[in-house]
Amino acid sequence: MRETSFASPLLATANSENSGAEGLYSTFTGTFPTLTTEAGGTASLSHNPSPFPAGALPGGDPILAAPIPVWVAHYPFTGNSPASFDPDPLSTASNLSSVGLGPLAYATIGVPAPALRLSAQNVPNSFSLSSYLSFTVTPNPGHVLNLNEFSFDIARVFSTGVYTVNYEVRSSVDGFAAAVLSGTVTTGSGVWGNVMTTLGPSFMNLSGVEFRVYFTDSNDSKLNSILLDNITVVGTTVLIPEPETAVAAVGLGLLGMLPWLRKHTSRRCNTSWPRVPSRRRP
Ligand SMILES: [Ca+2]
Repeated sequence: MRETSFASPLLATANSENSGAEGLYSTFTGTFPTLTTEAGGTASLSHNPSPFPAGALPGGDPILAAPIPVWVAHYPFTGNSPASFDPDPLSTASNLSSVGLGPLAYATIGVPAPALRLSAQNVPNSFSLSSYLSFTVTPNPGHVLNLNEFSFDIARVFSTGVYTVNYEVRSSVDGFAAAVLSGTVTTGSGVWGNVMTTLGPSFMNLSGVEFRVYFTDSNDSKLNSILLDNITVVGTTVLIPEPETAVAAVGLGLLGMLPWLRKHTSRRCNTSWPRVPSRRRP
């Protein structure tokens, strides 16, 4: 049994018994983002004896597939909790925390209830770099984050007069310098709106990220507050490509490597692979 590990989640391992027949390698379809090499520089490549499309392999082998974006951070405040309820096992999102916005409190309405509640008393009336909600997302060792979207639901609650609410999202990608998402809440009291932005190329290949959501409002009335729900980051957590295989992939193109692999795997890996005795002519 030979095993090949691909350093990308685009392709999980596919194993089968080696027959020693070079022709089997030509049955691969699809692309191989990276390929591990054994000590001494000999490349190994396992195979499935039948061509496989991008879909489920017989026998439940992992498959070629594009990584599907998931919630890598998701704060629905279920049970009045500041924890992330995300499904990504390859990264960890911290609890949401308040810096300069008073203790976290919760409202009995939401999308669905409950929601996070920030009292107007604790929200600054002009922009302050020291008043924000914060959370981090950290990939597991050997992984990086590729982030696609940031979104949340927001409402303002006010009883009298004018209550203006502004929000602004920044990240550690640029040292919290620029807003990736900002706006003013225009919905009526207690009416929810959803805001979302796509995250650009600077949010690819991250070893970790912190998001901060800043708020300003127009007064400090006890009757006014900002409500937040379902703060969510969508992305994928993927393996870091190994340097030598990344170089090989860039330099040669992996499909272009297949003839080389056929040649070298058959000649150089036969110390551990069962060799088929050559037939002797009578
Ligand atoms: Ca205020």
